[in-house]
Amino acid sequence: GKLVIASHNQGKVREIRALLAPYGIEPISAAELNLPEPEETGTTFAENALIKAHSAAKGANMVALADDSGLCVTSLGGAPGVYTADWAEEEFFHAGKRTTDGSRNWYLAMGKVEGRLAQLGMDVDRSAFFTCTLALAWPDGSERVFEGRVNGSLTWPPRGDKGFGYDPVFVANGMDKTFGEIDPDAKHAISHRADAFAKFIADMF
Ligand code: ITT
Repeated sequence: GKLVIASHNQGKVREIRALLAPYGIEPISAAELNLPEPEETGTTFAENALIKAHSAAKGANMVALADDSGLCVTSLGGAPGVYTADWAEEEFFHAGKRTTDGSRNWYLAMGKVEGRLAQLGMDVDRSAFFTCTLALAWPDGSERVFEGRVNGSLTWPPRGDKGFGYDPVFVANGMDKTFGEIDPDAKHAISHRADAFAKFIADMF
């Protein structure tokens, strides 16, 4: 049957398509189906991934795959974590209240992380990890969850424009290039998303 990718993030959708291609799965995206974006009201990656997967499975009447992911910085107590996308939302003030227009500025978000690390001093622990939680949901309400992770550290200033999101400041352990400087295949060999996908594929096939 057909699979819908319950994501409106083009960078993610591109990576998920590449990770599914070897298995002959050609998914359709939630954006292509004009599915609404549900509000991510969960407090964990799994809760948010399941909200997105169930919403798309019901909306499309197809099996849906959602990805909730984020950057967790050790010295910031795991922040931005589930709020990784929120940290990139541009802030505006309207009638004295903070609002957001939903547009994202990754440079601003990476700078926010770096600014907080800088406040902690020169020799602050710069270790961080990316985490990816995949949720699969069926129109009948059944569900599965798979988690992946990649450990690394943060660098500044940002380098490379090959990935998306926080890739230009993340260097995986054992590498010297950022995720923004390496080709998609190199990222897929070690990424949090590929790790979660390996578990998903092992379970499904
Ligand atoms: P959907 O919910 O529509 O899938 P989103 O961008 O809102 O898209 P998340 O709520 O999961 O997705 O936010 C996760 C953020 O973490 C995402 O916007 C990226 O900035 C960042 N992120 C996740 N995976 C990443 C990766 O492989 N490289 C760089 N940044 C990543």
